[in-house]
Amino acid sequence: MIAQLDKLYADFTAKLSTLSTQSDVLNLKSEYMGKKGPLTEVLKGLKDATPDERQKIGPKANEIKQNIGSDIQAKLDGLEVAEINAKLALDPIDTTITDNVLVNDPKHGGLHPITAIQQEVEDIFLSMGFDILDGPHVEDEFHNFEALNIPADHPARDMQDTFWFHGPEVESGKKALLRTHTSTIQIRGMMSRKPPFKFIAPGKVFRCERTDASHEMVFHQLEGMMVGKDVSVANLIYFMKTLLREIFKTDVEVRLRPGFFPFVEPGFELDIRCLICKGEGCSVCKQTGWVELLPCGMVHPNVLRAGGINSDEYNGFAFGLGLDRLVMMRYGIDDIRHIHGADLRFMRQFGAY
Ligand code: FA5
Repeated sequence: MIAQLDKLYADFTAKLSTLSTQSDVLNLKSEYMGKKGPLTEVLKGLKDATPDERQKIGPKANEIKQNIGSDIQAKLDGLEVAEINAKLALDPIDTTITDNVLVNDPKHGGLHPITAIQQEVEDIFLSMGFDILDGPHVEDEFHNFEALNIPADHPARDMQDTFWFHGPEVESGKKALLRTHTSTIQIRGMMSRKPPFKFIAPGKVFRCERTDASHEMVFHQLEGMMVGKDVSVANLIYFMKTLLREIFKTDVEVRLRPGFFPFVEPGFELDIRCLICKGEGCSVCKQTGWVELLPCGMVHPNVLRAGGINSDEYNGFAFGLGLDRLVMMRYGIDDIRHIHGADLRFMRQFGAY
């Protein structure tokens, strides 16, 4: 039987050496290792062997079984390497090359100026302990208007011309619209956390408006909200001034004037001295020398209640920063439409494309 086992192994290695594909090797493996394979057949003869013979045949059979297994694996590995080498020979990639298009071509991607400034503002607020929230573009009337103290038929709804959907209604059963401001996330933020908290929420907003040098139909806002005990206008002014100083790297001239937004009381418009014309008057500031950048105010108690907050115990501030106008002031861009256009000559100035 020992001789039979040696012959079996010799036959196996001879067959293996002729094979050149992984599937043939796997077939040979199941032929030899399977229950009906030649090894099992030889071992069936064990019952007729003497105890002495059995003591020798057992270890020998095991050794051959192990050898067959490791020979198969070595052959499969070898075939795999050969296959990879053949592919590389057909389609070589030299990862050590530095003198190629990808490395030396300066026209690689970059961040759009809106994305870049958004990330910068996010970093400033993160460093002051604010969270960052997100919300849907398609909203319902509750989050965009009602919960923000703008009931149906309230004239304030006309302040933000709305794109309505004339299709299936959203989950709440209310009419669907494209959010006109990021203030929708005030409500979502309040409903999902307990005071005290502070967060910002950047994103695209949509208004059915005529475009001009400072107005687009799709633009970007960054909402901010802080709710706690004894939050004051002084806190609001502190955070706004810190933001502007960090963004413009200098003390920008600001003015706070009363502003009406149903969701804040009192409400303010924080304007900055126009950095395009330095206050002389231009199309961006509509010849006033000031640019409206940051409407803000103390959150109206009705809004706190709509967000599930006890307005007797807590108060807060909110603001809605216009990111497009911030980019315009930062880089001296005199028409918002450049920012959203596809003119590569413009984009390249910011390292995009
Ligand atoms: C609002 O949208 C309020 N939700 C902001 C707010 C939040 C007030 C929290 C109080 C508390 P307003 O409509 O003024 O407000 O827009 C806010 C900012 O978005 C403006 O200051 C301006 O920078 C920018 N903005 C408004 N309309 C346009 C537009 N058509 N194109 C580009 N930027 C715009």
